[in-house]
Amino acid sequence: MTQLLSDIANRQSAAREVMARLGVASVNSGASAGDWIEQPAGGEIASYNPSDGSELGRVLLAAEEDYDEVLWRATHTFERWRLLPAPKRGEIARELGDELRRAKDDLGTLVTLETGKILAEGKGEVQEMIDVADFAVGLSRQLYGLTMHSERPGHRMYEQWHPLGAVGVISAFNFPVAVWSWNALIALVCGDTVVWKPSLKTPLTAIAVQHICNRVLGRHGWNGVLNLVIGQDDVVGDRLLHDRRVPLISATGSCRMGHIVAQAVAGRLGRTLLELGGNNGVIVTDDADPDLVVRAVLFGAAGTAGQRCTSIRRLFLQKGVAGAITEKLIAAYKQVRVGDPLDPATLMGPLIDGNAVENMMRGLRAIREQGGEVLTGGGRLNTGAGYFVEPTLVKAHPHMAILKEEIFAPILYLIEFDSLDEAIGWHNDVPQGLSSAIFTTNLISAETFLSARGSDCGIANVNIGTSGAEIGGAFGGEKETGGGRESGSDSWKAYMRRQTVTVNWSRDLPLAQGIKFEL
Ligand code: UN1
Repeated sequence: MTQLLSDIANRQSAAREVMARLGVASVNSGASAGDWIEQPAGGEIASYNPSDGSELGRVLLAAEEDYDEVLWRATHTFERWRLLPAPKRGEIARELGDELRRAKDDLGTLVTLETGKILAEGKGEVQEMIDVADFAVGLSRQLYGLTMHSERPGHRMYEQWHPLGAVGVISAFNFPVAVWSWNALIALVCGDTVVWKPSLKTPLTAIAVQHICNRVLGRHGWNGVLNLVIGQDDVVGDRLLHDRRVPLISATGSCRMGHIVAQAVAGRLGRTLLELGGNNGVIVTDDADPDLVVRAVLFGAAGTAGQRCTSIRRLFLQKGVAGAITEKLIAAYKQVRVGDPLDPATLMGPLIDGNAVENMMRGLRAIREQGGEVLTGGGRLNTGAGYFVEPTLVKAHPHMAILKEEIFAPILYLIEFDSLDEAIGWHNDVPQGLSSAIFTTNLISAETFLSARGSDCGIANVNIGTSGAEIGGAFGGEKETGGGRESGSDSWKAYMRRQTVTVNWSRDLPLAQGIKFEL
């Protein structure tokens, strides 16, 4: 017990040092438009460390008037920011990337303290921000439009892309900073300003990132380009969704939350970019390499304690390999070291909070009621006040109703199948459509999975798991995942408005479609 208490005390003083270096300790305001709002009036919350339940810090929340102040700054700054040449905006993205490189260890540690994900993943999340910053720098010189051949003589036709306005970014606890960067850094080079509403479970990482933004933008005399409002959903969230000054809301979260966001924003004919729940499946055919499968599944299903939207939830095993892979997985799951996410030996940290644990336990009860058999795991772990659970394998029947739900926890269903067509049918028979994968050494099976009658997801992989996507691709999914695409490829187009331009440089006025309209 004494050892445990002194461990906790040590951890807490280490946490305080990291937060002091990141400037989190010196600010208890949760609203900033370059300058921090000194006494926001929306009440106060605490941020907790899910590993031991201890309080990491307290944050003052934005009230409606604080939100309005930030929005005013964001919309007014937009009027000037949109006129700065995109490559100059890119220079700011590069400096943000440089600062993030310097802050990687501290910010990664803070991500771990606040989310409970292991340190390698906490730092990986910051690396993802750095990668996006680099991508955004290049993109700032590549916001290309097309040119078309006009059907009229002496006419030139092309399209150009203009900044959109003040963009709202709503982020989730599980990727508290990387997903913000996918949106914010792309929006920034596109010439938008950003208003960020982070999860109330991870306010400190948001404040730390905002400090970095303020420092970099402040050096260049900019205030109000990247903004933060930490507040309650029914105060700040609602206002943001209904605010006609905000042309685009990019939101990450559950499908339930996505329905609320989509309907509110559609009600004012605003745009949404939604990245919602996943229910990601992996198909393993008889010819797959079993060791590759086990390694990939372990990271994809138990990694981040199953709290990625891309986590593997359903594993379809062809009957010839099902037995062997199940055995290997059970053995591997029993060796997963669950515990302090700051300890380099740990593979799986805690769930985010007590509700998440309850939710997992409720899910397991339903699984058992529906005929699922827990092969290993299934329990809470008694590690003090932390929210630790066991990584869990479930033998499932393909038609269990619960298979259609996303349980945000390390539960993996194992389902046996005969033919690839049958597996693809079951795989696609869920409301969500984010990420998917097949493990096979057979070209025909791989290409079938990637074909129009294969996976119906936004992401489809061969011989790698469903999570851990690189930033260079467009990230997002179909069906109830919301249809949005963020980060790489041409996702930037969501943050700009397209303008089709026709210039008549002749001295005549020919009409399109050959129409004659003369006096
Ligand atoms: C999420 O869980 O919301 O592909 C994002 C991945 C990460 C991002 C996950 N790059 O798993």
